[in-house]
Amino acid sequence: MDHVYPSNPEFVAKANVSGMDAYRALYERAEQQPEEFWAERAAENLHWFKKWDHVFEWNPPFAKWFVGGKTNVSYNCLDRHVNGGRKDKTAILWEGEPGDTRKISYGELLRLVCRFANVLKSRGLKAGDRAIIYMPMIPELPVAMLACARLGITHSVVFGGFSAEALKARIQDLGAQVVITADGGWRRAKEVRLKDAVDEALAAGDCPTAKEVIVYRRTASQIAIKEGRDYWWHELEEGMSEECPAAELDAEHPLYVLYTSGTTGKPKGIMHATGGYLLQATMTMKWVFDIQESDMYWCSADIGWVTGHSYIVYGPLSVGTTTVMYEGAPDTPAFDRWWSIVAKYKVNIFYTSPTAIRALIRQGEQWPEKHDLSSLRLLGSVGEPINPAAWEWYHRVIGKGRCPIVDTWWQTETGAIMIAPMPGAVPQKPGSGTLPMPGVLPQIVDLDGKPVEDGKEGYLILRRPWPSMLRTIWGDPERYKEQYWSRVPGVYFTGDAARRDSDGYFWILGRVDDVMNVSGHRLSTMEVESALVKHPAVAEAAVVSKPHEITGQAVCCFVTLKKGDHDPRKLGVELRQWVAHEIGAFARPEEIRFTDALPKTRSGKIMRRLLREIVTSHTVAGDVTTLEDMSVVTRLAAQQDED
Ligand code: 7RM
Repeated sequence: MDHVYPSNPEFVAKANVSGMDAYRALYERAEQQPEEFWAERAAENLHWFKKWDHVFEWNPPFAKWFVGGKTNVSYNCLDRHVNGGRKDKTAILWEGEPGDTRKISYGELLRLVCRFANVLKSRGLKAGDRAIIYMPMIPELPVAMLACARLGITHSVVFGGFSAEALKARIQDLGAQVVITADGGWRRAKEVRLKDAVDEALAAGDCPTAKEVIVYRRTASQIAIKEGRDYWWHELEEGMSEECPAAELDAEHPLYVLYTSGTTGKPKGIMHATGGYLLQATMTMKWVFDIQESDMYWCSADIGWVTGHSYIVYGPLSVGTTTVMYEGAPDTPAFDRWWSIVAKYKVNIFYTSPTAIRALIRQGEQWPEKHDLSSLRLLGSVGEPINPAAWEWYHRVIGKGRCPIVDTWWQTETGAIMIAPMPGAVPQKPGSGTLPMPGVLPQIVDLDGKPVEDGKEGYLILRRPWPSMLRTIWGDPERYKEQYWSRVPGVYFTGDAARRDSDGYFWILGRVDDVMNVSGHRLSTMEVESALVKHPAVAEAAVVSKPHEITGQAVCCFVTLKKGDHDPRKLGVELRQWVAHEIGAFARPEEIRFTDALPKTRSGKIMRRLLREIVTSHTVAGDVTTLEDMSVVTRLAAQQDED
């Protein structure tokens, strides 16, 4: 029997959506009259310079929402609050890792954004141009995003943990005209030298479109400034006006591109449009996070991932809440850093990942117990399935048994939360995302698209387009069609396996493709393989994930070497470092295993399934008839037992 946790009655009484009937009414209306439903939400919850001509246009698989409508994300996140009585309300409450803090009101944030938008304008940038933003978790990161959004410059935020190589690939794919960065940021008391990575990415003229770099001074460390290419943010801002009108943009104007791992080595640029994206980010803040006027809201993600885009920046600012931002690591200076922030700012809503929860469980309950967590009223989880034991710890130790938990399933591609409990309405079961949001029609099917019975595992698909759906893959509409709309024709393929129980609750089981999930970060096996084979000693590489107690999955590599004298211990260390340098530290393999051959089919395909079995169960079962040389597998499995 699944354990069921109803939300506490006090929470339910005050919730934005109270009781199952209220949830059902919203869901059914959205299912039966989607255009009317979304039109009403758009009119009530967003500002439009001009209303749309029609709500929805569908040229499968290309969707448009609020066609003909004119709006602006930055206006919605700033001006309408400043004009509507929230001028002095805190928009961003920021804490740097070294302990410095900033409190920025909506009025101030609008001025900062306008001033920086004027800088971008003065550099000749305009609607339709692209900016790469590679910054630490400081307020200037949302400022840069909102300034781009104000002018219609499409931004792509690159997570500060990505390497120069990964950054370069993104600048090139996007054809960005400008790179906005900082000298560095603080993480675990060490400087992350962002500007050095930008220099490396732009060296050798590999990124011809990126003519300028704007550098914010955060760490004040020594960096190189290239004459005629690099400019200091604070110098460009001198004398700039604090007023800048928001451009009246098409609802379909590309707001941002965010790169995410797919099944090949090349990351996909997920493109989000303006109106539909903002609408669903806004509605889910109200439905899932139950945002109320006095809330102090904190999402601990990095803005470099989609969770930070939708639930640190755009969603929270659109609803006019106070969004807490923390620059650094949860264990710096000690394992209670997060709980000290919750207590200090009286955080009411806290949103984090299962990986983080598991890492904190390991450190013991003494850390949260040192702090007063009584301000918390709602907890959230995102990024991967949460194991029931971690859910229950989160509920008991952090939420003191009083706070509902919203386990939110969604993807970079979906733009906003798709499956999650509305906490005032839907009882929770640990490990289940529970029920879909209004307008979201999930189903569990087989590869022919036939629904499978409740309780049985299958592919999770979404039957109908939704406003915050990705519009395409940047520069590659064919790949968009092929990746999301072809596996099961006519419906959106999520790439996740799931089942539905007899209460209609969804249970996400994990990816069905070659995408790994390490600490909630998406990473493709091919990306790591491509990085490995770039190393001069490596002949071939096959990468699989294996279960990991803290990070969910860990990267495990099988490597064959070119002829020569190699010291496997030294080379193992070197290759792990190599991958971290090629992709980013989060991709550093847990394990490198050297082998004289990889298991392959007769047609030469590496059988990753076998490797997965070897790393998880030490033995090989199942069908091996297509294997070319069985002895390889026996040797690999034997090697494991020696370890
Ligand atoms: C928001 C985000 C997407 C993939 C997705 C799933 C997994 C995310 C949950 C989850 C189970 C959850 N975007 N995933 N949330 N699995 N329960 N609540 O993570 O593009 O980086 O990753 O993450 O496999 O397809 S993402």
